[in-house]
Amino acid sequence: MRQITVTEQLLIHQKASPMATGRFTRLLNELILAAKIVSREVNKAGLVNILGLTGDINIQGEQVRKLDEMANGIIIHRMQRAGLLCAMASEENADLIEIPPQFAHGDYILIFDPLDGSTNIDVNVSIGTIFSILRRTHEEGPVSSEEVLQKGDHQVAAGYFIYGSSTMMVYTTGDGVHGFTLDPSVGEFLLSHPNIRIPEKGKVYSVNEGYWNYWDEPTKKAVSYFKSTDNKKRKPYSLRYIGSLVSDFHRNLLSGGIFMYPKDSRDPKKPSGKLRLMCEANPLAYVVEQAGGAASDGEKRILEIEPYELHQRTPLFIGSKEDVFKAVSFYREQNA
Ligand code: AHM
Ligand code: MG
Repeated sequence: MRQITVTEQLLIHQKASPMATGRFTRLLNELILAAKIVSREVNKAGLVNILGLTGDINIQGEQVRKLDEMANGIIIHRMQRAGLLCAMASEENADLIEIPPQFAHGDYILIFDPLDGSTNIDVNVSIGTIFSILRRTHEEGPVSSEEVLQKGDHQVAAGYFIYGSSTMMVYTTGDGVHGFTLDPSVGEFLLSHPNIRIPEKGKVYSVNEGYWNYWDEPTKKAVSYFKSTDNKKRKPYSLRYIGSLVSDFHRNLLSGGIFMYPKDSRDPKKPSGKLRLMCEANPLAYVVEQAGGAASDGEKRILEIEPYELHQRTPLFIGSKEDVFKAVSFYREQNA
């Protein structure tokens, strides 16, 4: 059977929308090209000298890996020239990334994590690029941070590329979730997972249980619930934790389950956990909701959180609806 390419699918959607100008399709196509280049670099990582650390510390206080820096550079270089963006924000850059005046400007804002799960790079575990696309709220002038700090509910598109045993792109524009697999022989993403639906309830929980002693009571109760057997009427969930958000999320999206990165008391400077709202939680929350799942910070929908700063962190409970609601119920109980 002939499979359609991601570009063909984008064009079908564009034609179905009479107001479409083609700019959004071009934007995603540019991003896809950037991701193909990142994928190529990731694939040859063991062969050339791009593993290891650069010696720098990023805005998150984390050591920068060479491949992180390379992926960030590739995406910024291509997307600055696309003529479709008015600004970008990356997990690796402290401030908004402006579009230099010599390049054309557009209405869209791209927020991204260039290489999520980068601590796994050196040991050949799947990693990914996460993206979120917003439309600016003012018509012209320099982009203000207020224009970038929009709730996740305002995303125009979101998704991720996963560099695994094969490279995949999974995205939504608010019309379901579609997965494409890169066919390296032709260099095209082909539709392999149309209209992905996450099971209502899964059999897997994913969390870094090594932090147990730093958790609050609701988190301990939630994790204990997923491990418990309920007098043998209910089987315990299996624990699967890769430590690479895109990979853990992708597995649960296809097979069901819950991923949790709760707040913990390890570092008083990071009271809300490790994951970032704008470039990690929001895009994955949009994808999971479009696939029939749920995402919460323990109290409210991720997509309803009002951001107050670009690099703000949030607890994250994301995956199959029943499992996320179950985890959140322990926080509700405490706050009742
Ligand atoms: P990164 O974006 O710097 O790679 O950090 C985020 C990653 C996620 O991919 C993953 O879920 C998490 O960090 C793992 O953290 P931990 O090692 O604390 O479990
Ligand atoms: Mg990340």
